[in-house]
Amino acid sequence: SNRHNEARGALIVLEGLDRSGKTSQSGRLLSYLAGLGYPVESWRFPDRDTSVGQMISSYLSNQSQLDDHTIHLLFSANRWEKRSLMEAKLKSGTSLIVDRYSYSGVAFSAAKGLDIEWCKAPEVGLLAPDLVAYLDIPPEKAAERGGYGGERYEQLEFQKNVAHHYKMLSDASWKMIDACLPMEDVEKQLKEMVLDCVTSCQKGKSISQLWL
Ligand code: NYM
Repeated sequence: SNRHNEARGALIVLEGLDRSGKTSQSGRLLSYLAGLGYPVESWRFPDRDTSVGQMISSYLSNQSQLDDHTIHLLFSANRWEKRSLMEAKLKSGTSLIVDRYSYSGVAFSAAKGLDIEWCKAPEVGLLAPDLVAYLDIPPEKAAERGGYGGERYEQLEFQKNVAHHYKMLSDASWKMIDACLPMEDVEKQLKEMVLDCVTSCQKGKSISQLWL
């Protein structure tokens, strides 16, 4: 068979609090998979390059004010506007390493007091990740890491609330990684999970949708 030509890419999502190390690890995973010869791209949400993304960016930097529901739907719209490209990439065999996804969307908005089911609703029908790796760090430890950048949400009390909502969203399929370990140890664990995931997607695991 020509299974190899039909092999799809894997949708790999990294989640965690601000300053948990997601962005550094995405870069390392990108080089790792690319080095092994796999077609791979690194994505992130919010994608600040689109016009919706620019509205989000201006909100996060406190240059604009938006109602909590409104910004929630913009974050979701920012994922929807990338959905067809995401599907095309995966079907053509490119794996995607995505720094934040729908779980950030729900955890951050629910931490403000929005109803969790209301928060999940606009995510229904987006592509489901093949792997969710959660970089687990106590909020206090994350806050100590060179301080926050000063964007909205980057405050200890709020991050504690976000952590609580991430825990409520997580299920047995999530891979929890102790993000307090040295970067190299976190990297080693991630590489192993990611390679497993890419291999099982190549073998024909089908693409599913959020939210069960
Ligand atoms: N964030 C991110 C949300 O509130 N909802 C979402 O759907 C997403 C994807 O935006 N503090 C928040 C989490 C972060 C902030 O993310 C910007 P980053 O990874 O710092 O660019």
